[in-house]
Formats: sequence, structure tokens, C-alpha cells
Amino acid sequence: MSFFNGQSPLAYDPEAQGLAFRHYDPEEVVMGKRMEDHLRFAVAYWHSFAWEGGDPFGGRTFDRPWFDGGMEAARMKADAAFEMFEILGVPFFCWHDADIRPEGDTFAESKANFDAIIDLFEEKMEASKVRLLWGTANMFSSRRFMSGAATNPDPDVFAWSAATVKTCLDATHRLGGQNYVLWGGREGYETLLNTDMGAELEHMGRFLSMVVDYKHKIGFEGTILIEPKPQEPTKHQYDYDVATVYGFLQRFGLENEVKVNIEQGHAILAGHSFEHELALARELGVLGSIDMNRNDYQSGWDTDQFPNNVPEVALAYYEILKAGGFATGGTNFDAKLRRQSLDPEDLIAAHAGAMDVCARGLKAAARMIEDGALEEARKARYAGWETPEAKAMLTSDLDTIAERVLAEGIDPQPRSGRQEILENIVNRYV
Ligand code: XUL
Ligand code: CO
Repeated sequence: MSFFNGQSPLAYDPEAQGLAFRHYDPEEVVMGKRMEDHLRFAVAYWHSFAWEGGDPFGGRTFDRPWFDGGMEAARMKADAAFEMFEILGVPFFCWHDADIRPEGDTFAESKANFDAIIDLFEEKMEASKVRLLWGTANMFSSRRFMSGAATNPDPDVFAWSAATVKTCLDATHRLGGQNYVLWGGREGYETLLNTDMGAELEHMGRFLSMVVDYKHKIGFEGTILIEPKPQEPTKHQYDYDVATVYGFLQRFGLENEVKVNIEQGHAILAGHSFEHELALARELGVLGSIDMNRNDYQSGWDTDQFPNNVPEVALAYYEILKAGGFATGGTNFDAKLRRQSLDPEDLIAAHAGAMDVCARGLKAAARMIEDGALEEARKARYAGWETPEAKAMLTSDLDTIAERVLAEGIDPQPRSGRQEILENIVNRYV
């Protein structure tokens, strides 16, 4: 049975009228690398196959044959997912445990369901070229996690969470996953009135240290990633943004072990641009992977929409290319359809369009890097730091510098930041 009505794999055809890629040609070489290897696209299992189309005012709008079922339905869902991976030709996918298996009555039952689906994935992955970008545990939907997972005041929830991450990390390892993600949607608080912040941060640090230890114990060679987000669902989340996560990693001595998975919409919620978060992560050496999904700028809510703004996407890939591109990371579409987009075809079109937008962004970013106009201008702005006097200041002290200011009569002359000129340069490429 075909959920996608026998749709054949999409071709790269710039002139096509129907479903096709007009800009994404996986084989096209950009800056010495195939586009597929640059972008490393991944489909998110949860939004595409588990999400039901609800919003705060109404429930399910989608009608998928696998909703409401047990293991048989989970297998049908997997068939549809792998069918879509083939149609799109995506190299990767991502899952949470809760997306792929029905929940059982006990931990053991849920684990048995999960392991059976992982067996099925293993078979399906052998027969297809799709690989696992990352696995993760959903430790935020069940009411069990309403007060957090690793930061829950109840130690039994900490234990349950540790067992859950162990199970998911084992499965990610088994499937050859490139990364393992931790997004702490409920690692934070609603009110300080009932929260021991010191204890919660300590528990979260110990938890993450145990995850890293376990990764080494089983020989998992992928990257452990934290996904920052400032709030939603929790009022205040501890993994607020890249800077906050870095401080946390340093505190627990994990800054060389863990990197970040940066989501565009989360960056915006934190009051940053996507490129700010990417550039900061690059400078700190923790840029891991991205979730390429935007928010609605008017609603102020994490709407998880597919990307459709080429200039924004171009600036993001610019920062990624400057970092030397992805290592184990990739471009995950943590994006869902709008709830009126009911048809299987909508799901294909959403991904194909997003892949085209990313391809255009990547190509624009590569041209900006290759032409070097932006980097030349940036370099020129800091050229003063190339002089021996300027360099010497960085290993000097305040009184020596003060003496030099007086002796040489230093008198700084303001220079234009040339922002509009630089924006005009970007506009030539996007
Ligand atoms: C939630 C979010 C998650 C993570 C994985 O905002 O982004 O889907 O990407 O748990
Ligand atoms: Co995400």
C-alpha cells in the first residue's frame, strides 16, 4: 500500500511544473562538495508522521491511517515514512522514541515496542540509502515529565529519564546515528516559588555527564548535541541559548564533549538571529547541527514552519560554510505542515520546497564566500589590529597602554561601519 499514491522519486528539473526540485540538485558541486553532502537534509519523524494537526483551540485535523493504533499502526507509519524518504531522496531522518512506537503500560512494555520498531528500521535502512542523523527521547509530552526530566523534583523521574536516554542512545548507536540530541523542553521552571534552581542545575549537569560517560562506554562515535530554547513549553528553560548552554557545559567540564543543535525558531524566541547563534557556536567550537524551521514573526509562537526565506537561509549557511560545513551535523526540518494542509502531497511539497530554499541559500552563501567581498570588508575593519603596537596590547596591561596613549597622543577617529553598503552586497547574491 502506498500512502503517497505511488508518487515516484522527485527529479531535479528546473523547468518542471509539478512536484520536482528546481534548485536542489544533490549532485551539483558547490565549493568542492556535492550539495547533498553539504546540506545533509533530514526529515523529522514527529512533525511529518506523528503530529495530528492540533492547535490550542482545536484537535486533530489530519486523517492518517496509523493514528490510534498499536504496533501494526506503528509499522504502517514506518512504511509511509520510508516511502517519503525515498520520494524526497533525503539522506537522513530523525526520531524521538515516542514518535515511532506506541506507549506501553510499563517502561518494559514501551521499551519492547520501541526495540521492535528499531529492528524494523534496521531492516528498512538496509534496503534504502537513508541514514539516521539523530535520535532523541521525548521527555516532555507525557504527564510524567510535567515538572521536568533530569530536573524533576522526583528522583524516580530522574531514574526513568536516565533509563529512557540509555535506551534511545543504544538504539541510535545500533542504527549508526550521527548524533544524539537532548532538547530539554521541560528542563526549567514555571515559578521560582516552588523551584530549587541550584539543585535542578546540579542534577541536569550530572545527568549530561552520565550521558557522555555512557556514550564512551558503548563506543558511540556520534556527537552529543544540546538544543537550546529559551522557553515553550516551560516558562523558563535552562538551555536558553548558545551562550547559556556553553556556560553550563563549561561548568561541568563538558565543552569539548557536547555541541549544540541550533534551531532557527528557537534563536528568534531567544531574541537572537539564527546567524548570531550559528556564529557564536562556531567561535566557541560547539557548532553541531541545525533545525531549519522558522517561526511566524507575527504570532511570537514556535510555529515550526518550513523555511521559505532565501536571504535568511543564505546568511545561516554563510556562517556554516565559514565553520567548514557540517561534520556529523545536518539540516533537519523540525517543521510541520499548517493544519489545513491535509493531503499527503502537501507533505512532499513542503519538504521539496524547503530543500529548494536551502539549496538557493547554500549556493548564495557559497558565492558570497568565494567572492570574498564581505570577508574583505570585515578584515579591513579590523586591519588596525595587524600592527605590532595593537597586537602587543593584548599581552600588556592597563598602565602601559595608558602611558602609550599619553606619549603618542592617540586620538581615535570614528569610521563608517558601512552597514548599508554590506547589505547591498548581500543583496547581489540572494
Ligand atoms: C521543540 C523542538 C524539538 C527538538 C527535539 O521545540 O525543537 O522537536 O528538536 O526534541
Ligand atoms: Co528542534
